[in-house]
Amino acid sequence: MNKRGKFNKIVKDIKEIKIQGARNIAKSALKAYSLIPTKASKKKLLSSRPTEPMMENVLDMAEKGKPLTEINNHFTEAQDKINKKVLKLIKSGDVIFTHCHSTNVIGALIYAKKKGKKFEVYNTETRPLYQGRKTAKELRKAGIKVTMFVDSALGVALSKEQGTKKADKVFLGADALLKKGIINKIGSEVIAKIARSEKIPVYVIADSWKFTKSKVPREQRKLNEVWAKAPRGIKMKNPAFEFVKKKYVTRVITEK
Ligand code: RUB
Repeated sequence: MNKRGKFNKIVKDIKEIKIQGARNIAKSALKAYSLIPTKASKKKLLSSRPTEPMMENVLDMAEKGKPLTEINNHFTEAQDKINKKVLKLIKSGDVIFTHCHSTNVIGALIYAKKKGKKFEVYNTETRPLYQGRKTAKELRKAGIKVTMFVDSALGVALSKEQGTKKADKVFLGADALLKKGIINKIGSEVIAKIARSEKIPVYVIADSWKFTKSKVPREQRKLNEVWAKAPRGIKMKNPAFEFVKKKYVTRVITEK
């Protein structure tokens, strides 16, 4: 495949969520940009997922001439620092609730498991694209006990209901870190609100390169992800992300 073909394939995979999550998107966008480093390709990449400031930050750095290896090394170095901080947070016997699929969260959980921490994870399947299944598979593969809930059962997972243990902590990833809060997968705000009413701390685990001062558009995705071949006349909405106000977040854990 030539450079253009490779570039288009990355854009397509980002659009179709075959490549998903802020960090994976940023890394792949960087790879695509390095194949065709033009303003037009930057624009095309940015429009592939509108709610991704980390991709924008990374492409800005590349455009200004920061070496690719330096940018790529950052991702690993930041994760290592985050892992060490998260390790201190996890107590023996904890039930940790997470949502969607975040490499920053999963990386920290797998590190904690390797360091001998005993905990289990509750996660949501994350309709309509089921990124939660990916999370459950990766955690299971790492030997972590994981229980997946349908999204609408998140109230059960966060409280002592119907035979479940109450979650002790919520770990959310982030697509954007803002002054007044964070943006993450749709459902994150309701999770944070229930956690607050149940007095469960909410930790946002995210690389600081997700921070932006710019206004971040909220991505609306195709309706056929929700209901393919839906009968005519039914109005649907498929918002992909939502804003979680700072007051619902106990702490944002970055590498800094
Ligand atoms: C993924 C999602 C993740 C953040 C953080 O949404 O909301 O929590 O992107 O991910 P989508 P990471 O599947 O729609 O991209 O920690 O991997 O950067």
